Amino acid sequence: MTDPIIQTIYNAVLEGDRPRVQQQVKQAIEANLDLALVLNEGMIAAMKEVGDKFSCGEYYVPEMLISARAMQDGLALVKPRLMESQIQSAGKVVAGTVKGDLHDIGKTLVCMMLEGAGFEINDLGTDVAPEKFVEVVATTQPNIVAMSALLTTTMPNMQATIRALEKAGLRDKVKVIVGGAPVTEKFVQQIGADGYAPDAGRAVALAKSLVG
Ligand code: B1M
Repeated sequence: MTDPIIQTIYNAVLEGDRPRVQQQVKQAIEANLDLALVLNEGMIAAMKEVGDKFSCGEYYVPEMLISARAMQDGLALVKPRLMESQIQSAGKVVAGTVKGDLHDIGKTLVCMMLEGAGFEINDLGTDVAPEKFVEVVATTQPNIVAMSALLTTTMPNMQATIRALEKAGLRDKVKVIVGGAPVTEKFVQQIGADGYAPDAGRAVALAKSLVG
């Protein structure tokens, strides 16, 4: 049976109740609950239901936004706990949600987990144009470019970014990893990325394998 605190977090994210999310996440941390469960069964599962409710017309954009803000508050509280003390950098990552796409929760989670695993993160935020990725790769020389897309309509901008890196002569200097709900392994092969991960935990394993 799900822990009652996790169940309350789930309900609070679903209802977009920010104070309750904050209060319950603090309680979960104090009670030393498994943070992977808090994230997966509390927050991520609730966001999935928010999406399902949107699909069937029960929720509209404002409800999605309110739930997203509540989840972000919860993530901010969990973040310090996910950070391990790392002495040596595991590598540099430039991350962003691709052009036209404003979804940032999954990307933020991926960045948090990578940071916790010792990577230096340069998070460019959302709606990041291919030219912006190119500019930052040219000036900061990261090991990895990490792109997220949540919309089928913005997925092609991953390919546009890879092409822009090629055109700038930078493609062979970085590994490109991609993810987000609509992204598949097949798509990754089509666009010529170096790897795909279905969730934040596996994004860390992928990043480590590519720089190792
Ligand atoms: Co939007 N939205 N949304 N939305 N939204 C989805 C994605 C949707 C599936 C909902 C639905 O219809 N059921 C649908 C997309 C349909 C499609 O294209 N296939 C959709 C739509 C249609 C839209 C709008 C077009 C709605 C409209 O305006 N009519 C609009 C588009 C705006 C835009 O981007 N230009 C829109 C807007 C919004 C809000 C702004 C209201 C809000 C986002 C707020 C924010 O992010 N700050 C929002 C939300 C919250 C959602 C849902 C409900 C939740 C997304 C989320 O945060 N999930 C979403 C439904 C769903 O996903 N079921 C939906 C939690 C997060 C932890 O999961 O991001 O998948 P996720 O990340 C995962 C993995 O994918 C992976 O790791 C994470 C978990 O460990 N991952 C990576 C992600 N990036 C990775 C990168 C990697 C590796 C792994 O390597 C680099």
